[in-house]
Amino acid sequence: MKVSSKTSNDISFEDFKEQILSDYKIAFLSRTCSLLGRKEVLTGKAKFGIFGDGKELPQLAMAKSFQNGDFRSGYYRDQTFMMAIGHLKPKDFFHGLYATTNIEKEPMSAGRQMGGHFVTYSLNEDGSWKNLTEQKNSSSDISCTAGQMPRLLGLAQASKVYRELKDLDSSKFSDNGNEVAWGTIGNASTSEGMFWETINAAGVLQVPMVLSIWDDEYGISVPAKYHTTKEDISKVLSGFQRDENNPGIEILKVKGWDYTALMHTYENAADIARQEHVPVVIHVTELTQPQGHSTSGSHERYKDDERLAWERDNDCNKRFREWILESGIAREEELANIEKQIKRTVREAKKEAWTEYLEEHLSLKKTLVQLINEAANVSSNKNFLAKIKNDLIATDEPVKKDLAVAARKALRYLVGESSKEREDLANWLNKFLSESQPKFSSHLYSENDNRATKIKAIPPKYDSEKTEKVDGRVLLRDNFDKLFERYPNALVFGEDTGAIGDVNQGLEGLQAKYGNTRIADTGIRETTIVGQGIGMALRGLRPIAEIQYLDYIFYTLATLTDDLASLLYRTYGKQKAPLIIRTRGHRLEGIWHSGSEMGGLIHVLRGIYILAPRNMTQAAGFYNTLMKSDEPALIIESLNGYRLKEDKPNNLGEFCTPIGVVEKVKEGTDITLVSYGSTLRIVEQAAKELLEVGIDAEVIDAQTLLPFDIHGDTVKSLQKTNRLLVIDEDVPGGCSAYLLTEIIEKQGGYKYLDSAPQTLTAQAHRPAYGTDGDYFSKPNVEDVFEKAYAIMNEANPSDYPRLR
Ligand SMILES: Cc1ncc(C[n+]2csc(CCOP(=O)(O)OP(=O)(O)O)c2C)c(N)n1
Ligand SMILES: [Mg+2]
Repeated sequence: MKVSSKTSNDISFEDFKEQILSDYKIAFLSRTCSLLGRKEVLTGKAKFGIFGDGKELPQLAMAKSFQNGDFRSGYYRDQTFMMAIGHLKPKDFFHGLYATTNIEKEPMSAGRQMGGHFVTYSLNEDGSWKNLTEQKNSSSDISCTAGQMPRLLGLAQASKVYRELKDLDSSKFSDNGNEVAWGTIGNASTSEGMFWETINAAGVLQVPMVLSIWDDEYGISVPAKYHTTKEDISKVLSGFQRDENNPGIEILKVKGWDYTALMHTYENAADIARQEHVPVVIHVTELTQPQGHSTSGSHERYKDDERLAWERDNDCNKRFREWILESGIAREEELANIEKQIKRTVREAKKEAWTEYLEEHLSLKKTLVQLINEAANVSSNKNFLAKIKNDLIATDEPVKKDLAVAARKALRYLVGESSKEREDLANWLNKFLSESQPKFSSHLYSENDNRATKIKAIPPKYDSEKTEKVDGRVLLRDNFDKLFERYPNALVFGEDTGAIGDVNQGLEGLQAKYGNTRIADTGIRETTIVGQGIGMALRGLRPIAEIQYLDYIFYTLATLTDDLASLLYRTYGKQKAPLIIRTRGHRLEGIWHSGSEMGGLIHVLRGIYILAPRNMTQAAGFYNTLMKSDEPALIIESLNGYRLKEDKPNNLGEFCTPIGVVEKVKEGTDITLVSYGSTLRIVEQAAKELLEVGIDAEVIDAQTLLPFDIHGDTVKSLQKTNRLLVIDEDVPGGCSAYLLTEIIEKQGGYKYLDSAPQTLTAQAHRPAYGTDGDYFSKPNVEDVFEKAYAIMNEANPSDYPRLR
């Protein structure tokens, strides 16, 4: 038997035995963690548990073939794998269960994710890349079933790109594209669209991925017959099987309790993927779920006695143990000793983790009890405060919330009293809250020097004698040309992006110049286009994923919000994916070509910058800025701007539109009009017409919706005009309401207003088609004019008499 690729055939029995027992120890360790983990939830120490029991053995096989530089993109069952590659210790496992907020103790997410969601660190403290080829890598898990699939495609594709682009400096990311991306997914999750889209795209792209399907025949309580045609995923996938004449996918099937077969299968799979860059699917059957799906509920409710008995008999750890004994690799006592030792280790780890989790809270509690006590002694509400104090003393295992509640309630009883003791308590609470909040809220965006909002503005420059006027799309194309020249790791891909250089020819001719790896066409599959981008960005490339029209971004919204937008936050800044999503929208006609749905996007995509440039100069400047930063962003180009003439800057590729900065495009004194994107042009026209009736509007381009106006410049305009109208083509209460909150509440704009702040938006329905459909669905020049005029009329009817 060949145990690992590094094992020679003439391995000594002792070495062989040591390897087997080392695997057995990990399998048993992992199982013991699962069993004790469940108890921690049942006794109330942890809130929820989802464990890897029943899936241990195939994960050991996967870990054996997993090499430095490889990446995993998996799901919550993979604790055994993480232990086998040395990235999860029992104590970490318990800290994960308790949601300890200290990243040193809970290395997977500092308590931000539930247990069973794993990660390895790709970044140094300053946000720069580690050398990923020197370590085993796991992209950060998300809870959404099959949500790991789109990213898996990109992780695998990165190897292909690195193998093809020989001139790239890939030293931190790849050794000639030899890395395999390893996916894992549950059998039931293969019902999801993301699974099928990824499988098809992997077959088309021929990327080195090995996808394991852990098949326990259930998805929580629902058996295979409701999930999978023919109840056999590899059978249904067989049409993807490669043959002599057609590239495709290699599909392997193996039983999850068969140690030797697993080792062979994984070695074989790794060779095929690594050397040939062919995707492989391993359907691992006959797995079990000894403790049921999670700590919520028990599987006795939905598995019959026969199934439960079968699961007991075919538990992979049990069969592994029997095989070890039957093959004479070890004796019963030897295994019993190992097991005893491991049980002790895990119990100790659990105890230590709990002590560590509590110690910070206990020490805070001690101080707080003392402060409340001292304040009570000098207060007229002594008895009420004593009760709070005593309740707190009685809380043996306090969490931060208990401390905050006690301190905040105590302060209410001290209101109006002036004592040093009250001040001390208030100061303690303020410090406690300000130190605690970042533990839960930091790292939504980069906290390092190259965060996008720190990239300095560089204005576009123009030839003084004769500035060339070009179509917007030409300006954009020539700017992309500069970017691809400057950044050899930049690549763009999407529907019609390659050969014709996008539907609006903003990339015209660039495939011929830079090759079809860097300027590439894809299938029509928005979710995996973004997945390609996330995966490649996680491996040091600078992808630009193109979504043809903004209205089709909803197909990939799940991947954007669940994976990309939460990445930095959920990893506590330990992984980054600086992906740019390029799309076009605004001011079009019809239900699916209007490109207006900004409110929806800004709400679910916190963690991604959302930029809505009004023209291609601004758009190009945003691309230039983003390439200098390392954060993800969505850029919505103005669809009706590609054929409009713009002055061509002479510093293409260099000028930078700042992120989080508004631009005043017209000075004025009477009213502030705030808008963005194509609607801004309409507002500019309306402002000209308003001037004809003596209303001098100031026009502000929001430009970047997330984040909006980080310097608070809009409020300065209100200080002058004392009136505000926000205009966009989103639904009422959409992005305009967000902008209003930012200006009125966050910037304190209400203090300067003499008229009610207002919004002018599209109608509440999706936009109708045609010129008239547009006119009657979205704000037009007349609407803007009349709304601004009405505000002036209300303020000063003698100068601005009623229009109609
Ligand atoms: C998109 C989404 N839908 C539903 C859920 C709730 N959910 C969590 S796990 C699960 C079952 C998954 O079963 P399977 O893929 O077979 O994996 P297993 O747990 O059996 O290993 C469900 C429905 C989820 N997390 N995400
Ligand atoms: Mg399952």
